[in-house]
Amino acid sequence: DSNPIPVLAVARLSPLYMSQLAAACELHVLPDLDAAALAAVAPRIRAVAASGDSKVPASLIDQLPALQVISVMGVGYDGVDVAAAKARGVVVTHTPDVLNDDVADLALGLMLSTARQLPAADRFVRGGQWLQGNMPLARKMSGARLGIVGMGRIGQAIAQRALAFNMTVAYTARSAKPELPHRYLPSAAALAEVSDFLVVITPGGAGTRHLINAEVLDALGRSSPGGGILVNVARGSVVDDAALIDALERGVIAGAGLDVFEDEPRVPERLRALPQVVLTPHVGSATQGTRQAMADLAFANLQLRLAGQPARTPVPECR
Ligand code: 8YV
Repeated sequence: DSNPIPVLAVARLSPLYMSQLAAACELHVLPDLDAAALAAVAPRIRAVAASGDSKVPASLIDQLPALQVISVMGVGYDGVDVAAAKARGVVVTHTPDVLNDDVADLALGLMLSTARQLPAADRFVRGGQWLQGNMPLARKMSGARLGIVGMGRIGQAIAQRALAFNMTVAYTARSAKPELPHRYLPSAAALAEVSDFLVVITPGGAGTRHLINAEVLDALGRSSPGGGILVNVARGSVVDDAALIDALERGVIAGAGLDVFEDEPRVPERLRALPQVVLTPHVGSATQGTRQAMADLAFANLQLRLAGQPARTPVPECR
């Protein structure tokens, strides 16, 4: 059969992924389709392409009777209704591991940027304030206590880097990992209490929604004089943004480095107004080589499944 396979991209995805899909498949892009156009093509769609932050709800899966695979370009897939897909025999795939280094690098970058106030220092020089005197003193990162919320592959890559800064590493996760040399704490609050830096790198979704709440932020505030620093490179949903803004405005914690937000790309004005906060636009995996590797893996997963072969990296629930 030489007819290209109909594929639905649920958003305007990375061009690195879209270009491969467009070359090999009959590519339909959901935001370009009205209801009638979607209804016309839906019965033939055999694959859905998505990104880590896409929504693929049961209501969409139900409209696609010939669907075989949902291939996410991203490690996170909290926007996909995996149970609905599984119930239909649809395999969900994602792109783990190829982005571990980049996300861990960004986590360390946000820790340093927040502790040493690098964006503020840059503004200080550009704005000519140096001529009037020196900046307020910053916080030391080397030797400090790091708490990691979620000790999967990326969490472990962050821990490895932190050891080079002579940091002590502790973590919380659903269960202790006895093979790791780091101290396990049973809750985010217990971990925050003993952390100068609390880094969030747990999957998103209902199970972790607002895991970092006022109680955890209060504990982080008690951890060190002036409070600890929060870094989030996971999902915006894991942190209660209202509680975070409150903790920052009241000086409960010292600062935050944030790559993800509850309602991104909308970032609350009150958060953007705070000088002790460093903000990046969800760029944890956004380097050229890594995004290419993610696109290649997502495309390979989609093609393998459509060819009747096992996908390379199905999500754990579909293994
Ligand atoms: C991007 C991500 O959102 O991998 C993830 O889970 O959050 C990201 O890398 C996106 O999926 C890139 O296409």
